[in-house]
Amino acid sequence: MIFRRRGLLKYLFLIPALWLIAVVLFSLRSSTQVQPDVNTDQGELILKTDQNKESSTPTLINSKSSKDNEEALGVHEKEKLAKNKHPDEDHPQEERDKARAQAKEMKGQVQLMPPDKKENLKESPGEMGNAVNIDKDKLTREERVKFDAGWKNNAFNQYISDMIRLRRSLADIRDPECKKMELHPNLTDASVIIIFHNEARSALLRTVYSVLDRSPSPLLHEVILVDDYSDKEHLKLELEDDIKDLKKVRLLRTSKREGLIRARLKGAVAAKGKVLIFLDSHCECTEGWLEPLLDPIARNPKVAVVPIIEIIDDNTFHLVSTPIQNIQVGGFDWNLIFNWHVTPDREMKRRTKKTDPIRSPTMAGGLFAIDRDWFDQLGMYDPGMDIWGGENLELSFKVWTCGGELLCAPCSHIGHIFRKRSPYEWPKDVNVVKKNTVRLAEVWLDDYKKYYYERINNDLGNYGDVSDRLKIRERLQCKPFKWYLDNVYPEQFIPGESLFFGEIRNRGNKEVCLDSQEVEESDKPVIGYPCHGQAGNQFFLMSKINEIRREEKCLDYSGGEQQLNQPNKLVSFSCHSMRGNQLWDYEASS
Ligand SMILES: [Mn+2]
Repeated sequence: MIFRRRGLLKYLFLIPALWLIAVVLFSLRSSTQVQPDVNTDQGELILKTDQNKESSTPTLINSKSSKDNEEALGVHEKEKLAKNKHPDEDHPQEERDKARAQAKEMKGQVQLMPPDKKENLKESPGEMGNAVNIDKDKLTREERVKFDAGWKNNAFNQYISDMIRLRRSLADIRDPECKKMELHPNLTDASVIIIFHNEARSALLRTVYSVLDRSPSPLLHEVILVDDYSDKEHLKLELEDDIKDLKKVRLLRTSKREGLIRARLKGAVAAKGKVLIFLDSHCECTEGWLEPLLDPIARNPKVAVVPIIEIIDDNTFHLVSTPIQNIQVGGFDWNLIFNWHVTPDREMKRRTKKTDPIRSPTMAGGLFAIDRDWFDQLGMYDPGMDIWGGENLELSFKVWTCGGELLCAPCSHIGHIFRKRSPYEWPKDVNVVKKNTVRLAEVWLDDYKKYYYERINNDLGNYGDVSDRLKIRERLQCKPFKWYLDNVYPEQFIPGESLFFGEIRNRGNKEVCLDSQEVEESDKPVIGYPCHGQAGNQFFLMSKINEIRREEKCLDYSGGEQQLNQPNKLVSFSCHSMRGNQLWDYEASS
């Protein structure tokens, strides 16, 4: 009995091996439908199919992972195989030799799954950019641990990201007008630079594949990945293996943690394309994303172009699309923090077509295209800036004041996972963003820098030497910051035109100040809080139309004046300059 069982077991172990051989032969034999093509013009390893792009799902599985293969097979297939005497039998010797040679060339990579049929695609999670919802409670304990770790490590739902194909399909979310757009006849090629630090494998590779799959080959020179000193195992040799057959993809690594700014510089210096395109490592480019970014640069090399940044939901990976009329442009407040606002009427009127690029005072910074030579002339990024923060405004200000334009291309849509926190460790001893921001204020803001300095209590800290950056401004004869405010961003509130500024202390208890809590959240009650003397959330301005402002938010209250004595009635609300409940008086005697 025991012997018989063992014999049976041995036979069962043979099945996966036989299946593998059958699969190798299947994939090679049906080369008219499925041709492993590692030398395509696009350079990426694609199992090309005759079917259209969306219906092909090349899934490469290394032959050594036979356990996975076994698991991927249904019981039914196993049975069918067991019945075959020898899977090779109906192939002529000549064909078998050829297959073996080809298999050797493929370094043991075989295609396990046949190309997806349309109906399979619908079953694959997240196709067409749809949301993936799973019930965490229904997962096994082991899976739940994975689920939680995914959130913890990435600040997005990595578990879902891993479920979605690396090359998932996306809906074509462009406005119909975009497809009829007349492109400049001489678009030049681009280097796409993606820097990452401990990014999830699925998010990073999906970014790369979305670029490779949705860019016309002649317009994509290369994809440069810059690893900013990741320590996760999947980004070491495994990543090199993941991309080794993607001919246009290069991987650079920094030798210490450099931060976004210097890592991007490293990529920019190595890039060979005429245009540089910077992307985050958790993006998905949609159909037609590239040409509208290149078109304005072909017409005028002194422009920087940003796409419409679409939200990929951090939980469900749903890609949400923005209609052209809802496009927002970039601004900033006097903490020198980027913010979004509605495209001004004057700009809507200036444009003649829906597809015309929209002028934007600033850019968010993660995703943009710029001519390589011009980026070079502009002194690229300030290498004295650390990690992240302020670099986007620096670039925005110099693009505009040094003779260029910053444009948003309404036909280019790129999905981006917006996270609610940064999952990475930051240096604890220095305030990185402040150092960067002081550098940018010193170089570009002229007298207007005082508004920022008031907000940091004139405590500039050690921001290093900016003389090289000032030389760039001089060499390019860039216009003064006042020109920028008058011409590019006339909507900006200028604190110098305000009547008073500072803390607002309680008349009865002088230790208590008015505190607006977080400025990002609208409608939050303004509270009494111990005065901290650090300005920030306790810094207010009285504008010449008698608003009490903090950046774009004004002190406001709902209901009648008698409500004001009740708790939580005083809120900060978007300034509307209509006076009403945002009108205040200042009594000099108090
Ligand atoms: Mn990002």
